[in-house]
Amino acid sequence: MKKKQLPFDKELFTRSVLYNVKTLYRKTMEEATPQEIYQASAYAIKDAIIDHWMTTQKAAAEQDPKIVYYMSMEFLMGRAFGNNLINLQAYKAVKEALDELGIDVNVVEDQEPDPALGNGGLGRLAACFLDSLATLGYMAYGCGIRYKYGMFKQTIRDGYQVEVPDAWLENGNPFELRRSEYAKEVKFGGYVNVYTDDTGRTVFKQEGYQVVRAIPYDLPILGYGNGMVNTLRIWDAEPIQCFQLDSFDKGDYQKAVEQENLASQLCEVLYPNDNHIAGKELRLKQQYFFISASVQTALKRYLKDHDNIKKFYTKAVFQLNDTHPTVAVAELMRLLMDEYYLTWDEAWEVTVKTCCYTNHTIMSEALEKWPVDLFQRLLPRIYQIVDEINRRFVDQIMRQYTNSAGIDVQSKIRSMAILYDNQVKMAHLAIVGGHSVNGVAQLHTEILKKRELKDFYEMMPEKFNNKTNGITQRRFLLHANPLLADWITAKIGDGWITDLSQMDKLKSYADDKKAQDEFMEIKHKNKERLAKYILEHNNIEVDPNSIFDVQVKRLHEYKRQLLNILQVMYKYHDIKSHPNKDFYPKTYIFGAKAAAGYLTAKLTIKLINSVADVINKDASIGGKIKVVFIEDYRVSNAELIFAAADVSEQISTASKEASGTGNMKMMLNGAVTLGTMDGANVEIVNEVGEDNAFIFGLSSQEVMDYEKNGGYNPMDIYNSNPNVKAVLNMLVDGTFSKNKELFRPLYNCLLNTNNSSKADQYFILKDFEAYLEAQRRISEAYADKKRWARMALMNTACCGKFSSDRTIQEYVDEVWKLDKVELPVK
Ligand code: 26W
Repeated sequence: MKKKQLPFDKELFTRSVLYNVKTLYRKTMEEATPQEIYQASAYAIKDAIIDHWMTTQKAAAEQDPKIVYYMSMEFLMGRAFGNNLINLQAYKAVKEALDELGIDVNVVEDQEPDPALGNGGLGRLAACFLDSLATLGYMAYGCGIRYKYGMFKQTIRDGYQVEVPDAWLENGNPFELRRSEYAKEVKFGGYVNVYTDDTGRTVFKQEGYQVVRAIPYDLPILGYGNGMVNTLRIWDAEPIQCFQLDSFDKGDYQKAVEQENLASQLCEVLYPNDNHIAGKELRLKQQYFFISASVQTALKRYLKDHDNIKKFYTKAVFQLNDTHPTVAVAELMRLLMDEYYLTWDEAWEVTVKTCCYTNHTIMSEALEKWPVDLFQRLLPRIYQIVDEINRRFVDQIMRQYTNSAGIDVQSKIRSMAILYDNQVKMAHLAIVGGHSVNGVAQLHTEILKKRELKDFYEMMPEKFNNKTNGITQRRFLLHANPLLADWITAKIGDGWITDLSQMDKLKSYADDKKAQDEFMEIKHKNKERLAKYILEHNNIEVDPNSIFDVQVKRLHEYKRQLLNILQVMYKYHDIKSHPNKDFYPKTYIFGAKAAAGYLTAKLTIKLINSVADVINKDASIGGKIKVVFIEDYRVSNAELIFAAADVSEQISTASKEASGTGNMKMMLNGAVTLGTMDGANVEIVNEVGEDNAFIFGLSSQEVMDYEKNGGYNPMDIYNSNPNVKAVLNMLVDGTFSKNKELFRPLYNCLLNTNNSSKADQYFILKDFEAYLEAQRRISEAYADKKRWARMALMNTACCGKFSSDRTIQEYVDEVWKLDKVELPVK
């Protein structure tokens, strides 16, 4: 039986493109630039989307489903054009239509800037979740900020990262709708005037504040093949009105200018820090800005068709993507009490039943804390509410633990209070103010329960749950790797597109010689595609027959790109000293942005590029190693890279990577994991089997034990392991830079001789030997073509668990309790 396809009118699309080119640019197709053709095509696609969008809204209005509001400072969407076509099931039709016009669909796709409104894992996860929510038929709003400048563009000059602003909106965004009719006001600063009104009610009135207008822009989020279109609503700030020059006294003028400045700064730029707080006032303003606007919207939407505000939580749930949106707890309380007149207890019940919090990191430098004086000055009414939440919570701790044998109440308060040491602890507010707290992989959730959030877990175990992350196979296989997608569909049908567990049907091909050959032939073609990209962008020739060993992710010490490049340096040294030793050629591919102020990370990028320079030019090693640093790693080139990876490097210090999602994207595309037992790697190995992954290094327990006992002394390893000594010396002997001192800071990070407790905090030297050994095992396995093909195929076959569809279904069943929207089948 032929499956139903969404209808798509190819001729209409073609006519629409021609018409758009004419009316937007007064040009014919022959005269139009690729960018203009992209715009014209995108508007034509948007026309097709709009009908589905309206149908979805109508169905929702009739069925009144519960809605999830996914609140996030970051949505790393990547390009929309190709993805929308995939989910409309119109990719092939549009490709043909453009072909007939003499235009290559890939060229058109390449015209779209990559919307990079996110840093890394957390932002991309939000994007995958929106895709899955729409595909599964659940009503969802993404709530975020329309940054004028997204994640900076990375250029590499002389081996160093140089940041360039990302003006992604320069040519406008054809997919967005500006909805000024839904604008909201957001107030900052001033003071709270408390008085009793005529009815005897206590009123909390914010006065002397600055106000900005929040303007929503809606982006369509398409489900796959089901006609569902959800909304990503991102907010821009505008000044409330132009001040009038005839009627101001000095004070007003000053204030008007300040308001204008505030509005123009608020949504300027995404903070490019990943896993590290900058503690900047503007960041807190951004948080409150989009949260206040979003919470106001959610309440208003509910009250349009319902009158009992006390039942708000039956129709809405807020998922807080890490602590960044946590001010939502207090903002919801404020609106329920001050605008809708609920009592504290009534408002609190609604708030707790509405809010849920996901933790995405245990890195202590990422835990958000705000100085009380800043918080209070910026958000006076919100501060009062947080203060009262804290007072009641501390009371509860005292009631529960006073007179409990062996429990020190003061230490409980110290570790759990929301306000402590003149700080507002956002994670504590999120846990207390909601009914669900989750980690993003089994190991991560266990570490939260046993260590980071132990006291909370003991006090309220029922709130804690795990939701192992996932990724969307629509973008990262169907769109990114069409050759493999078609091959899989030919073997097992296309059910995997919306049910990734069906991939396990591929297991029966694992030992099939023909299937193995086909699978590896596709990998080879994808490696050629990436080699072409690398030649064009890096001017480096790489051999698709070599092993493509890939580490792409944000640059962070805990992710240990330094371990990887030290290993490359060691291998280089080894090959030079033993030119006749057998060595399977490898291409080491890196891609990573460093936070702009993170010096160690930036120096690591320079090191990778310096090593690449020396090795790639050294003819004496006969091309056995190549090193490539891909500039400006982002969603669009990630799609090419994942499809071409043989080895997926997931080598974080055990216990530090909450989950990882790049590991899943590479597994999906048939790469074999080289990793530590960290984050979701644990579950990946569990699914694919130890024989089909390369695991090495300290366990999370061992790492945590060392940390408890003040670390370890890397000098012992340096002195006893000649491999380590040789490679560390290469950092400071001029092998990779004329200036011998250039990489000294990295050397010192590893071997701080003055203070061994501050040395090698990420256990790079401790894991070095085991890592070398794992790399050696990889070369050996790869040399056996049949064995490798089986491993690679098994990775794709066993990735079913790691679809974000599975993750979302778990959130729906266990936390959100949403209803499916039924759409009229066309
Ligand atoms: C306040 C600065 C800041 C910015 C971003 C702190 C923390 C973050 C994020 C929580 C960091 C992040 O992206 N974490 C990643 O989240 C992914 C999705 O759950 C996980 O797969 C990664 O392991 C985790 O590092």
